Formats: sequence, structure tokens, C-alpha cells
Amino acid sequence: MASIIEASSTLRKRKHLKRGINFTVMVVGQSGTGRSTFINTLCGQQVVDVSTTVMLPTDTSTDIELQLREETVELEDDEGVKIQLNIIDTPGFGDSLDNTPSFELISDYIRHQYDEILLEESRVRRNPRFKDGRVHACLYLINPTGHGLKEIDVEVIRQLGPIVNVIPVISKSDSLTPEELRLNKRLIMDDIDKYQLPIYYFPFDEADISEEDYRTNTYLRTLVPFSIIGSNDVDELPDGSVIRGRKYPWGTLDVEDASISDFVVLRNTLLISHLHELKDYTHEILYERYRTEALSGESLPHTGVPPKTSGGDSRRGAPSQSSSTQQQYSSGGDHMLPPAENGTPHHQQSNSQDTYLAREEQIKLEEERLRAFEERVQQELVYKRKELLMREQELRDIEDRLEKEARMKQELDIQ
Ligand SMILES: Nc1nc2c(ncn2[C@@H]2O[C@H](COP(=O)(O)OP(=O)(O)O)[C@@H](O)[C@H]2O)c(=O)[nH]1
Ligand SMILES: [Mg+2]
Repeated sequence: MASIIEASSTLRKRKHLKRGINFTVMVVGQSGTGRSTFINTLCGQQVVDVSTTVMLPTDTSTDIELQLREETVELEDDEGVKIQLNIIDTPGFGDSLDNTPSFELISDYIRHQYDEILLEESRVRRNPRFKDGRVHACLYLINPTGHGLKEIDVEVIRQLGPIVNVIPVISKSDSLTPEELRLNKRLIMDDIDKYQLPIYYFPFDEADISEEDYRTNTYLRTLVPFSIIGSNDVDELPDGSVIRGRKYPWGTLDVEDASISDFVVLRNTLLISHLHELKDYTHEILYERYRTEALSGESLPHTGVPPKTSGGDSRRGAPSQSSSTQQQYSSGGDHMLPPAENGTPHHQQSNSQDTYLAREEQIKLEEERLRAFEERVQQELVYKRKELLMREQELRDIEDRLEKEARMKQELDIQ
């Protein structure tokens, strides 16, 4: 079936051949789910340091700070098309007693990228160097527990699903037997149904889809949640071939072995067959909804179960695009634009008031953007400071060691 996915890439438009395609993936999951290892496996190179120090709460707080770390890698697909892959790792996610700030930081980041586009669209003179930072796919890594979803999993998907394409993934799937993996997948899908979680479920319009895409999408739906195996090591086999694998006392697992995990299918889906679909869905559906609601004073929910929709062309559990969306999304969202102060719908107000409100909204949006930017810079500063302290300590250790070695050598020479 993987061949279907590879073949579908030949249908892809080639207009990006020279320019390269900008694609952003965020990887979310609790520490130890294998985020870093997956990123390195996906990129086929050491992009993220896997030996990063364990983060502990500071003296004054029980919270572990979530960080958003972005790396950019240039990859080339099977047709020689360049992909600028931006990967956002989320170290510290889900490690605190209260994870609400982590959820908010991630959803604020995603919304902030939409705000930037909104702002750019409204400029008279466009910035030619503007970078579209929207997140096109959010891989949510789930520990291979053999059970369904945990509360934190449900909450993350519920909050992020309406604003980003959430793709659930069972990581480290080599720790489950095939039977256990099948059960784990089923239990997770049962929970997704039960809580009506809005995941990216390979949407299509039945009236407007080719036979081949139909088969691909329905096949991919049967795999959700994808199972993956990752490794940071490449290994040379006795026959001279090189594989990225996990070495165990009883043998080496090839992460690309399609008979034991969905890793290759997931990689092909993200980087080849569904790259444009994910980008289009982000732009045409998720961003468009954000934009409409931001400008009309509606707001997307922070919590609350989005209604389930039926039919082949919808996301699983995703809010429909019908007019009822406005009602469904009427709560929460302090970073969204507020409704008119007197409660009167905007369209009933006079033109001048409309213009005034639109300007006010624009200013609020700009203020919000600056605030989020400042927060990001602050976060980056704290991270850099920590890194500097660590490097200084390393340097001191090396100096101490060299000094000790020199002393020992001197003593030996004297003897
Ligand atoms: N068995 C198994 N272990 C894995 C897999 N992926 C990562 N690990 C291991 O899980 C541990 C945590 O992985 P890491 O990538 O650092 O997780 P992170 O904290 O989410 O970034 C490391 O010891 C990895 O070698 C996998 O697919 N299978
Ligand atoms: Mg890590």
C-alpha cells in the first residue's frame, strides 16, 4: 500500500521545484515519549540533541517550563523537490503538576502565527521577506500503554484540534506485540470517538476525489493512530547495507520496516502524499475559520467538545463548516478579538462605527502580537542564559581537568 502513497506524489504540482516548499511540523508529547528520537528519524539526521539535560522545577515553582524549540532542515523528496522542514519540539510538555500553561503556550503560538498572517494580509505594502510560520501538522505522540487515551491526551487534542491538524501517533511501538498494538489503536480510536476529538482524519470530498486518492485516504484512516519506531543510530549490517535501527541483544530493528510500524507510511504521508493537503487544510479551513471568527468578534474555544460531523469529507469529530459554527465557538479565547462592547452584532452598527471597530480590532491584534512576541523573546532569553551557564560550567570542568592532568604530569616528571 505504501506504493500507492509514493505513486500519488507524481500527481503533485511541480511549481515549487525550484523555490522549495515551506512545511512546519510540531511534535508534542510528554517527556520520554520519543519526540527527539522521532524528529531525528524523520529527518534522517541528528537534528535534536537527545541527551539534553532533564528539566526540573525551579526552587520557587513546581512547574516545569515548556519550551518551543524550532529547527529547520532542508530535505529533498523522491522527485528532487526541496522541502524546508521546520520542526518544533516541545521539551517540558506535560511534565508539570498543572499543565494548563503548556497547553496555552502551544495554542497561543499557533494562533500567533495566524495573527501574523492576518496582519500581513492587511498591510498596504507587503513584506517580501515575510515568513509564513503556520504549523501545518501537529504530531501528538502517545505512550504505548496498551490502554486508551489519558486525560492529558484528551485535553491536548481537544484544545489543539480546532486550530491545527492533529495527527495522533503511538510512539515506541516496538514495545507492544502486534496484538497489543492493534488493541491499543482500537482503544485510542474508541476514545477519540467517545470524546469527539477533532483529529486530522484524512478528509475528502466524496464527489470530488480521484479513485487513487480515495483509496489512499481510506487506507490511511485504517492506520490512525499511526505507530512509529524511532532510533538515533545508524547501523551497518553484515551484508554492508546501512539502516537506522534499534539494536537489541536479540537483533536489530529497522525503523523503516513497514511490517512492524507505520513510520515509513507516516513519513511519506507528511512529506510526500499529503504535504499539500495539510498545507491547504491549514490555510483554507483552519486559518479561514480563525480569520472569520477573529474579525467578526467570535472566538474559538479553549475547551469544550466540538460537535461530531458525519460524512466522508469531514475531519473526525471536527467542527463542521456550517453556519452553526458560530454558536459552537462562542466561549473562551482571551487572545481572540472581543465582541462589540454593547453586545450589538457588528453588522448592525453604522459604517463609521464599523470602521472604528475594525481599527480598534487591528490595534488589539497588533498589541496581542507584540505581547506574544515579547514572551517568546523572554523565553528564548531564559533558555539561552541557561545554556550559557551550562557551557560555562563545562568549560570550568575542562579547565580543572586540564590543570589536574598538568599537575600530575609535573609530579611524574619530578619523580
Ligand atoms: N523502544 C523504543 N524506545 C525508543 C523509541 N524512540 C525513542 N526511544 C527511547 O526513549 C527514550 C526517550 O526518547 P527521547 O527521544 O529522548 O524522548 P523525548 O523526551 O520525548 O524527546 C530514549 O531512551 C530513546 O532511545 C522507540 O521507537 N522504541
Ligand atoms: Mg527530547
